[in-house]
Amino acid sequence: MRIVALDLHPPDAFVQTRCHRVVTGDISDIALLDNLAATYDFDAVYHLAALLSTKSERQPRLANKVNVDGTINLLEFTVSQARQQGRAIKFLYPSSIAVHGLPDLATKARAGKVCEDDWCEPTTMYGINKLYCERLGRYYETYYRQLDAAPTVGGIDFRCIRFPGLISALTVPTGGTSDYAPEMLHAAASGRSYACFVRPDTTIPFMAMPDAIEALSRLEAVPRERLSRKVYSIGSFAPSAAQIYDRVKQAFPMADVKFVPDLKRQGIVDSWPVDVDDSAARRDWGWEPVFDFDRAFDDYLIPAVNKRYRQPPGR
Ligand code: AKB
Repeated sequence: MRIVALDLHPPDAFVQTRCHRVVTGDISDIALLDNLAATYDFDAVYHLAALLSTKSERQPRLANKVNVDGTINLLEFTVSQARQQGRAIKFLYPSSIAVHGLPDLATKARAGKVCEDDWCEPTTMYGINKLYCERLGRYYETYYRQLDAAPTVGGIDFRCIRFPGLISALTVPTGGTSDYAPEMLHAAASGRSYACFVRPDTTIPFMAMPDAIEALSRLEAVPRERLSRKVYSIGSFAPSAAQIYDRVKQAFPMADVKFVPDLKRQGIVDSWPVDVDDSAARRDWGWEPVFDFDRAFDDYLIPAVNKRYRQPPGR
């Protein structure tokens, strides 16, 4: 497999060694996308670029430009690839639990694990952008230019995963609202104090990054006829912020973490479900996370952040 990577900044040296070519640029640059389309035949497009929820709330017009216009640019790019190659091209789209919007905490508690079609009433620009782009994917696959004499249907094989908050040992996210979990961990591991911006009882689903990567490549590999949906929710574990704090303190007893809720960001997280029902993904393409809460911390996050910040375990 040969990967052509496009990002605003060049990736680190290790990632570069895994890529056939690294292009520094912007998904808003249509000339750049046209040039790539003319140079290569792509089997699949992974569209991972987005402004996350907190940043999108602060800059809604920019969010729309990156999250929506950027997606349309890549969908058009994929249509042109499909025409060039005379076959359907896969389009992998990471969406988010942010497409759900629950009106209050009592409803959130009652709703429990939400299914894909439940509570699709996002309260954030980011959630609205993601939900709209899921629908654009369906449009481009099934109804694109439906009035044309010879409509271009079947050009895109759109496959989407709604991710929970992701926790990576290697990168600290910026601009998200689920960021309190990775921020708490990375601050503790690197000896910095941290003010957690949500209440201890705050609960949403999370996932360890290796499971998220595996999920995308597994969904890409599955034959189309096994997929009963275009959009799948997946989950791994759904700890409260207090449980994350306890786990971080267990690994880093000297960690200086306080809860200082920011009521506005809290409101966003409170509108997201406590967990997701991922039975469709389990049934259709065998989704199963490797990392539950304990394994994520014991076998992946703690050893890797210790290595990253060069702390002996249990500092
Ligand atoms: C965010 O916090 O905006 C993202 C997400 C939940 O999609 N991590």
